[in-house]
Amino acid sequence: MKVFLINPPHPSIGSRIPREHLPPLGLLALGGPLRDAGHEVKLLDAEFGPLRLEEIVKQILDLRPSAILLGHSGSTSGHPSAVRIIRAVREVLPGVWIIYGGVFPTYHYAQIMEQEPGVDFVVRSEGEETIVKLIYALENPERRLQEVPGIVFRGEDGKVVVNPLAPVIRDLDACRVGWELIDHKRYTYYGKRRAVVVQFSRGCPHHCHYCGQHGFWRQWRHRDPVKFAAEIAWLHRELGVEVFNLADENPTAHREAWRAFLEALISEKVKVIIIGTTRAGDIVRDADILHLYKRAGVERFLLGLESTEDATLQAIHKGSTQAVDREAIRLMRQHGIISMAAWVAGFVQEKDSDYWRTLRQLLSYDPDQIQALYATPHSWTPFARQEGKRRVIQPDLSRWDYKHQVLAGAFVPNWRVLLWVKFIEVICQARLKAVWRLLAHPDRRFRDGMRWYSNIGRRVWIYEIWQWLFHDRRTRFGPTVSEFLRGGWKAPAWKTVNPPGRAKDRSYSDEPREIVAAR
Ligand code: B12
Ligand code: SF4
Repeated sequence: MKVFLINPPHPSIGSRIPREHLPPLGLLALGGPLRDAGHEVKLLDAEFGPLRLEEIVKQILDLRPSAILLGHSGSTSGHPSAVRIIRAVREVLPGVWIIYGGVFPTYHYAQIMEQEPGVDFVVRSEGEETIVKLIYALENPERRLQEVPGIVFRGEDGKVVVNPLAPVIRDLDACRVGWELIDHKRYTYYGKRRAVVVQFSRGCPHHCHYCGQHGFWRQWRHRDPVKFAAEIAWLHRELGVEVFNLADENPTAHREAWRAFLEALISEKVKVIIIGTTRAGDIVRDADILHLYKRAGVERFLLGLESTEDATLQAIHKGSTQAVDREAIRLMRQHGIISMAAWVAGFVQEKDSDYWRTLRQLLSYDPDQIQALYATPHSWTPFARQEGKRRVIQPDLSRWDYKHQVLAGAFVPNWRVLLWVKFIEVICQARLKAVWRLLAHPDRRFRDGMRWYSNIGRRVWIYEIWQWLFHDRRTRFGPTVSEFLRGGWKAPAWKTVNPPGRAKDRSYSDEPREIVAAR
């Protein structure tokens, strides 16, 4: 079958500001097995440009595929963009199979099947095995769709059929990534270096109450450390890839497996850069092997600190403490690994004094870089259930990207939250120690990493304020979290139309924004 994989363009700041793109690993992971099963597979990465809707449709019409597969790594906030493509394609190609997968569709299949008649199938959870079975079933009608685990579709009577989930994939090494589907020269990151996203493990053994990734992958598993290192070395030698962005939720979860990977990569003798996200506790646990991290090429880890208060860390089930977080940053510095501290506003109802204390604590932690985010309640998390009655102030799903405040605060108005967040960011990034590391750190690669981030950070900082002032719409009397997550993003009862004279979001506003501007 002729299959077209489509990576929809994403409106998030993180996608638009850096003029660099990473390959969409989720789609490539489907492409490998599909090609091996004998299908003709092509990928359209609409992030480049970003491509406008008409251009995407044109490319689809040119190829005339039998099946279109859409998915997005910025899953929730990418949904409106995916939907625009689905609707447009359905109009011009009524007979094409449209298959939608990823994190958001996995949990919101009921609303999607109801709201988007253009979607034929939603694939739940990991897709490699399911998609091959589904395409086979579509080509061989004697194979009943009811027998394909992991899919949601409409039966002959029009009723939605939800098949049981497919078993988790045990042997991750058996799933080949379709690297041949992309032109590697186009994908760069971390300062115009050729880059890819790779995944050592899936899932996470922890249960932070705002995160659903452990539930999405269901079981923590990892690839064979030696084979994984060999694939990295192959990508470096054969395709010139320098930067490897780990897609893992938590690559270091299993000390021995991670150590085996580091040793295998060191023995491959390739000069690569590894960046990713991990837990502070794992860094502290690995104090005696951090030199292996560095030798293998680990250049930067984002540490999801989330909060600098022990009580909040406990409330969100983070399983970390101030002392551990602080120590992890110190150890990373000792080993020349850039520490990026991610802090999240809104897990508790902060007051002005809480923001001030956070700033002082973050300064005392002394991370090299900081990323400030906003608490975002995904329906599949305990956090969303806990905050079910809280008001949503941002009913535009495309803004649910952790970089926009979506929940109303009880004590501090939205404009002041923004000021605090921007103030914390600028003070942390502009303090003398951080500037010194940026300009004069003895390790050139460390300096490069700092410079890359601060160049992007500066532009994002200004862009976010600009967006807040002139583009983003918020509502004062929005739905509750539970109303919104039941599909309320589609037909809000709180709707008012774009205020006249307001500029629209440049490339993504095919439809009018139905949100009131309120500050
Ligand atoms: C790498 C990454 C990025 C890269 C994306 C590069 C790229 N081109 O894809 C960068 C750094 C640019 C990025 C940006 C963002 N990201 Co990001 N990112 C990740 C990360 C770490 C890995 C994604 C990945 O490759 N996973 C591995 C692949 C194999 O899994 P997958 O994509 O889910 O695909 C599998 C299944 O979902 C399914 N599937 C997926 N699509 C489809 C489609 C079909 C048809 C089918 C059948 C199946 C299917 O099958 C695949 C194979 O099993 C994840 C966390 C994670 N571990 O997944 C966060 C994550 C996806 N990102 C997230 C977010 C919020 C963002 C941003 C919005 C952040 C921001 N404010 O800028 C932006 C969005 C912009 C964008 N372009 O995606 C969230 C999404 C939350 C949610 N569920 O809504 C995640 C889950 C992080 C988190 N823990 O919250 N991100
Ligand atoms: S936030 Fe990180 S550590 Fe916590 S459950 Fe999610 S992936 Fe695991």
